[in-house]
Amino acid sequence: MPMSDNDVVLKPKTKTKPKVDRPKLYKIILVNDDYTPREFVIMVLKAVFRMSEETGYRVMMTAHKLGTCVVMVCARDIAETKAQEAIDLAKSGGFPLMFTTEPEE
Ligand code: TYC
Repeated sequence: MPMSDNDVVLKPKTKTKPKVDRPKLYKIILVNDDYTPREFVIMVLKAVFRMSEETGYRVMMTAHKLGTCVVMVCARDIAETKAQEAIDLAKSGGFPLMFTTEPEE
């Protein structure tokens, strides 16, 4: 019997969609030190990362107590630019305040 229009032939799927892996996100990390005044750290967090006084205080205190605190997670170029901006602001204030960046897992 010839195949009628109603017979649907299912072919096995042979093509696989190429998975485009999205670029890694980077963490900007605030590092504690013994010399930078608390108020100055909060000022930098407000100026560079647009944090409120409240958030700035909490992030600063987290780094103060634990040693480090994640400030922001973003694309690599933004992370590096922001961290450098914050380090430069600290330098111009004469403080050793440090920010680092690292890729997320
Ligand atoms: N530890 C500093 C002090 O007691 C304050 C401080 C907090 C400095 C967080 C850096 O990332 C920092 N004056």
